[in-house]
Amino acid sequence: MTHHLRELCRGIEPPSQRDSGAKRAEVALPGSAVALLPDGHSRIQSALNPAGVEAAGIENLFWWMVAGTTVVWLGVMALTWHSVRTHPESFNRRREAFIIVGCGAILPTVVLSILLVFGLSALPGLVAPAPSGSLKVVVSGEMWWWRVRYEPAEGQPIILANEIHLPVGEPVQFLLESDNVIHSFWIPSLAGKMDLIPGRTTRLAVTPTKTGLFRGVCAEYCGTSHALMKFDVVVEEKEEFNRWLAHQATPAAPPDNPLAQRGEKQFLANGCGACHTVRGTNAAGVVGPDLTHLGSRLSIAAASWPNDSAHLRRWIADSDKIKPGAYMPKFDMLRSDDVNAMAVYLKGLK
Ligand code: HEC
Ligand SMILES: [Cu+2]
Repeated sequence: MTHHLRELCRGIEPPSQRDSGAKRAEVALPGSAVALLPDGHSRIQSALNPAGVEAAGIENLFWWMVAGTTVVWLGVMALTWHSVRTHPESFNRRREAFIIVGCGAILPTVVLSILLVFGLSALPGLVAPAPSGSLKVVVSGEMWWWRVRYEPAEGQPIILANEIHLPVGEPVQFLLESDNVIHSFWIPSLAGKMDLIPGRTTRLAVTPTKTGLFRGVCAEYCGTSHALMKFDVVVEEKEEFNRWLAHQATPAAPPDNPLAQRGEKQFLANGCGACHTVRGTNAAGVVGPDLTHLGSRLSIAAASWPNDSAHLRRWIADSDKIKPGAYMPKFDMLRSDDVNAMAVYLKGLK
């Protein structure tokens, strides 16, 4: 057991941290505003520092709730103070009944009713669809990663994974699906949570108001590596976004150096293409994430690890140690220079 745990921990500790001695663990506590990957990019993750119209509505509601519950709390504290201070001889039945009914029943009823009406009135805005003609992004929850499909008004759908780019200032319509278990799609800085439910399509409209790098998470326990089911959200200017999307739609460029060429051969020879698609090659599998432009992504394995060749090597050879239960077999039987060539090839898929 201890041996197994030690093995697991060794797998979890990224080599770059060991090598440089820089201990920078990922911060993923619910209250934390910023999550750090060892790649140095910080992902903002705070529902109290909104960067989207929907998240701002939720923040507003939160502060009204805080104010309302503070009023009720002060009422109860005043009652407590009064009951401790009142001398039995000065007890006045009518006055006490008035205080108990006032602070104990009328005040909470009035305050909570106001909050209820206020909360319910905020609801339609949070579940309203984006205006028709808005950019459509279909996200499917997998165990434990995100399949992403952009459906632009013109042209073919574009299939991607684990990283979502959004143009700032524009409403986007997310359509959420799952064909396995229930997941929950949550970008705390941009909007509320929405479940991905097998057999249904749920909707979430998101209108980002600030550019930046944000962190998205699965917010519903969905199995072994639920805690490692995250994604990167990049909100950028419209032109930059359009350039990005146009590039993602293109097939992969053929590798331009001998090592990467060897990596491509190994990739195709070792059955990776049974589960992964690299558009422009024979690899057309759909079990795992699309890898056509993997090299352009910020992280790998659903935002669990920085995207560099060291982590790619470890992922290929030891996927299960990096992400317990991952539905990708580990390829530890391959020669390490072949694994290295594949990592170089994949990193080159910009
Ligand atoms: C049986 C199916 C299967 C095979 C075969 C397979 N993979 Fe995977 N792969 C997956 C799945 C599933 C994931 C997603 C795992 C996760 O994040 O939970 C994945 C993830 C990845 C990722 C990370 C992608 C991302 O978006 O972060 C890379 C890189 C990768 N695989 C490379 C390879 C290479 C190289 C091979 C061949 C040596 C290979 N895979 C073979 C199923 C497979
Ligand atoms: Cu999940």
